[in-house]
Amino acid sequence: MTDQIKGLRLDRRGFMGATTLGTGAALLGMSGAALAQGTPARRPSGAPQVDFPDDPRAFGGGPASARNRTEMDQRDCEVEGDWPVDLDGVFYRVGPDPQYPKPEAYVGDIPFDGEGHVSMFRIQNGHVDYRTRYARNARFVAQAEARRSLFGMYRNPFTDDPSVAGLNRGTANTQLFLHHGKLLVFKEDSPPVYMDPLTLETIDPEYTFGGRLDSQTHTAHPKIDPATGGLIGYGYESTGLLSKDINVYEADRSGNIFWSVNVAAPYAGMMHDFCVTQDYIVLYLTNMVADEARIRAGGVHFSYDSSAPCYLGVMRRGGDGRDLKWFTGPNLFCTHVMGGWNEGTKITIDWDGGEGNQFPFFPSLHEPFDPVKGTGYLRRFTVDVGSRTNDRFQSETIFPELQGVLSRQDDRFHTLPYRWGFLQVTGPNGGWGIIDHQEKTTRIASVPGYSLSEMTFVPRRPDAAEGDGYLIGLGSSTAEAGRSDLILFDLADIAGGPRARVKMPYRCVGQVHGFWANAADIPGAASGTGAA
Ligand code: V55
Ligand code: FE
Repeated sequence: MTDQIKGLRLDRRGFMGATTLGTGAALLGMSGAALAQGTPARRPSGAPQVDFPDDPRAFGGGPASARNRTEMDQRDCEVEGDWPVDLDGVFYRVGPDPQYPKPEAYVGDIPFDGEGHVSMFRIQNGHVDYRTRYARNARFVAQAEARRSLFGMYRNPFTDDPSVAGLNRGTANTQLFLHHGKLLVFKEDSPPVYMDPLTLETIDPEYTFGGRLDSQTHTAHPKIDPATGGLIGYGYESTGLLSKDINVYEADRSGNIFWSVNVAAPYAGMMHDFCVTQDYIVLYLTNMVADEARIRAGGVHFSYDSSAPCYLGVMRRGGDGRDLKWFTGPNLFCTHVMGGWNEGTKITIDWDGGEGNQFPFFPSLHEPFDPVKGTGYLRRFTVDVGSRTNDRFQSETIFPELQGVLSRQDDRFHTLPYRWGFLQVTGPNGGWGIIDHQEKTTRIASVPGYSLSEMTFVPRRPDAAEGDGYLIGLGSSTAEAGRSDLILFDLADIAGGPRARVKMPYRCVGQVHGFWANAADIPGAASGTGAA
C-alpha cells in the first residue's frame, strides 16, 4: 500500500482506555504490542454500502462495536452508589466517531480524522440524563447528504472529493467548552462549532465570535481566566494551510474579543496546547512538523521530526505581540498543560510530554517509533523572560514515579499558582493520578477491571476550595466487552473506590477530552429538568 499507511496499527476498540505510553497511545488505548508496524488490509473496492474495514488498523476499522455512529437519548440512566444530590451541572465529552468509511485510497487515515460526536451527562438531584449528537458542521452535513466520505486524509485538503473543495474540513472532535452560554466544540484546524448546551443542536457550524475571530483555525485548548471569566485562545496555521502564522486573542466573559494579535512561529508545526498566566501567554511549538511534501503526496498533515527544535514562545498579555520570544530547551514533545503561573518575569508551567513522538500513527521521519521515548512524564518548565540574554528554558521531570499524559487541573486555578493536578497515569498500575504540589505527594484513583478515559475535575460547589470536589470520567469494563460506566470519585475519599456510578447499558462513544459546566452557567438549565 501507499507510504502514508505504513506503521499504522490501531485498536479502536480500546479508544477510551488509557493503557501505556504517550498521549496518542493513551487516547487510543493501544498496548505496546499494538504499536508494531503493520499494514491495513484493503477493503473490498467499489462497494457502495457503508462497510467499514474489519482490520482495526484501517480508518474506522475493527468489529462493528469499534464504532458508535448512533445518537442517543436516555432519560434517567441507571445510577449506583451515593450520587451527591447537590451536584448540578453537565459533564460534556467529545471524540472522533467515523461517520463513513474512507475510499480505498484513504483507509490509512488516522483516528484523529473521525467526525466529532458530542455526549453529555446532565446531572441534577441525583438523576442523570444522557444525550449524544454529532456536530452538524459543513463536513458532516455534506457527507450525510452524499451518504459517503468526501474528505480524504487528516488535515489534507488535496485528498478531498472535488464536490467539497473549499469547504471547512473541521471535524469538531477534540475538546469542548461552555463559555458565554454557548457550547463551543473544537478541532484545532478550524473555528469552533457552536452547539446548544442542552439540546446539542448545532446552531453555528463555524462560530467566529461575531466575526471577530481573526484566524481560520482555533485551538482545542483555550483557557478561562478565573479572575475575569474571559476566554483566551489561539489558532496556529491561522492564515491557511502550512502557514507559520499564529493568532492569539482574548474575549471577555460575554465572548467579545477585545485583544487579538498575529505573530509567527519558527516553522509550521503542531501547537496543541498553551498556557496563560496572569501576565503572559505561553505557546509551545512541537517538532510534529507540518509536512508539505507528504501533504502534496496525499498523506497526513504532520510528520515527527526529531531533528527540529521545540520552542517555548512567551509574550505579554495585552501587548502588540512584538515582544514574543522563542526559547529552546531539552527537546521534549509536550502535549497537555496541567497548570502554570508567573511571579514577575519568572514563569513556571507544568506540561506532560515525552522525549519522543507522542502519536505513533503520525510518521516519524528519522527513526522508528520508540515507545520508551514516547512515554509521558510531568515536566516543570521554568523561564525568566526578564533576562535579556537568556534564550533557553529549563525543564525538570517532576513526580517521575508517575508515567502519564492528558494533564488536568482544577480549571478555576488556571493562570494562578496551584496545588492540585491530575494525570492520566499509564502503565500497569494506571488510573487517575492525583498530584498534591504542596505536599509533593501522589495518589492513584483506580477501578480494577476498567480502563479509564481522561478525568475531569468537578468542584463540590461552584465556590468550593481548590481541589475540593470530584473526579468524573468514563470507564470501560474489560469483563463486559467495553460496556461503559460514568465514574465519580470523591477526592475526599478515593481509597474507598468510586462514590457513585452511572451504569450505561452499552459502550458509550469514545472521547478525547471532557469538560464540566455548572448548571448556573448553562442557559435554561437552572429551572429545567435535564436533558430531556
Ligand atoms: C490531538 C488530537 C487531535 C488532533 C491533534 O490529542 C492533536 C492531541 C483528536 O484530534 O487533531
Ligand atoms: Fe488535547
